Amino acid sequence: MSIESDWVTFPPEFAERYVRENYWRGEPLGERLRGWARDFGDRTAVVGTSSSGRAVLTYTELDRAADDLAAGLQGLGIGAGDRVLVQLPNRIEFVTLLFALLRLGAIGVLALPAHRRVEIQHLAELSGAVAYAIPDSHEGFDHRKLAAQIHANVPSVRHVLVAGEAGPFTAISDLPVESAGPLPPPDPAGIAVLLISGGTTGKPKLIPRTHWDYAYNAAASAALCGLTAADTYLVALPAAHNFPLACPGLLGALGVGARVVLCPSPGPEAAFALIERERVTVTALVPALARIWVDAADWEKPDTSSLRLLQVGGARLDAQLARRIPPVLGTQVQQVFGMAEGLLNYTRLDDDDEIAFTTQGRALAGADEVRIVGEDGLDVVDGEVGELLTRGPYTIRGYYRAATHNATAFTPDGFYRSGDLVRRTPSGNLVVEGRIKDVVNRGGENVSAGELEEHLLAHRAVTGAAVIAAPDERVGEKVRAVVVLVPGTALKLKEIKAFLRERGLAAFMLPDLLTVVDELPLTPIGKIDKRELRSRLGA
Ligand code: OOB
Repeated sequence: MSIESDWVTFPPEFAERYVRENYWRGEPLGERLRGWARDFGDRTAVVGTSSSGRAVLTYTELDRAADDLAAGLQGLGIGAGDRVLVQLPNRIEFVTLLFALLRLGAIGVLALPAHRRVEIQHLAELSGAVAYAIPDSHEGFDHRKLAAQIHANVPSVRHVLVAGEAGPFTAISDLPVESAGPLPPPDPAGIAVLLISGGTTGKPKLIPRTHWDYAYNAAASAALCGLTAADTYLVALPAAHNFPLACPGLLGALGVGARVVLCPSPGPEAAFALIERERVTVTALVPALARIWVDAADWEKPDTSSLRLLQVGGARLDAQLARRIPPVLGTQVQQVFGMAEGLLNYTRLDDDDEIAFTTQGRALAGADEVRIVGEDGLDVVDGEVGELLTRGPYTIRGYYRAATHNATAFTPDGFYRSGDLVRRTPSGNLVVEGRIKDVVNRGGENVSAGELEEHLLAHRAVTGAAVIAAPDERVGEKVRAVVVLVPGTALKLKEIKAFLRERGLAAFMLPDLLTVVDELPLTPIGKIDKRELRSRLGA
């Protein structure tokens, strides 16, 4: 394995195989947009808001906008290999800036709009970003104030680029467009973007995705979802996240000539209005949002008749919720079990309902290697639960600038240790059973948080559930169930225990404590944030 100074490249025998087998092919991502503009010219590429209000760009216009912005960035001295921290919500500038950077061979570090000072400063320092791109303000938060702190604290950050009112900084729309002439395209085997790891423990890590691997990720996902130029894809989750960006997301949609609609916030009001107006056919959500959409749609009966595919992933999708989606939203459901590090599992469009509702699908690529191993590192018997390890044409071999962590996060032969506990069903699909350390150890007995959460969610009054440990002198850890209830209902520990016993749960699995909360804290993408929950509850 060769470790170039900052990142771990694929070993040559694997790189050769992925090229030979046509996983890695073609131009770097920024150049592909030129081909799409040739093929789809006057068709609409992106619909969204920008600093000048609602905007619609054709493929030709997007192509030109990317060139203009690339020229502007070049004028600031930003070029190949430079890292640019991008924290833009779902608006046109996210798309133009992404392609401008890809063309320059500059590397976008794709932060989420909900990240704040601690994460942003860490990401800026770790990446050595030369510039930081922000909206003026978003969802009531003035990003220019945060940017002023980052600018003052992180010496590498020379420029703050603003979508909207720039204040003391530089407006993206004011950058001059004189170009220093055409640039040599970047190496397609080099880093295209740095994604942010979605872990709920420790500081976020940077995930180097190459032009070739990411182009495959998006194009193969688009093919699997049957995406064509007739589709309209709604970016409802933050565009900087792998799922709406490339699974197939906005990149997959643009690659087939589809229309991309940017939704500024993922709540049902804005999304339903856009689905209706733009006749959206495909979108992607995390389960927490899927629940909010389904509950809202049950009530409001929006016109979602154009929708043909709702992808749900990022966290465990409860089977009961999955079953409600088709009748309420009038669309097929697809489960997606993916990770920014690479591997994507999808249920297929022709899978039967049972598979689509109760499994998290199977790997995208024929060359994806998936192992399920026990604590001894050996493969478990088929059907047993173990940790998922993976290697393949679009899975990283190491995080960026993280040699120490990489030594344990990957096996010596290059498998990524996902930390996810999964089993394979007889149909060949994976079921996610939990996370490796997401257990409560009560006096030596391990209670799986994921398993108990699923049982809690089966109760009619429970709409959200998280199981965490509560420190205890006698048994070490007690099992604390934290639940969100249907408004107007109540639940006692005694009742939930009786309900769980009735479902056949072993006595050792039953919660010791029940805490009812109004809402569970979520990570920037919408997964339950247990670290935050523990600190809120003083556990
Ligand atoms: C997606 O990516 P990340 O990097 O934010 O998070 C990855 C982790 C996985 O390792 C797993 O623990 C969890 O999120 N996860 C799921 C899941 N999908 C992801 N857990 C249970 N069921 C699922 N369906 O979350 C992501 C990336 C691309 C596509 C979709 C999701």
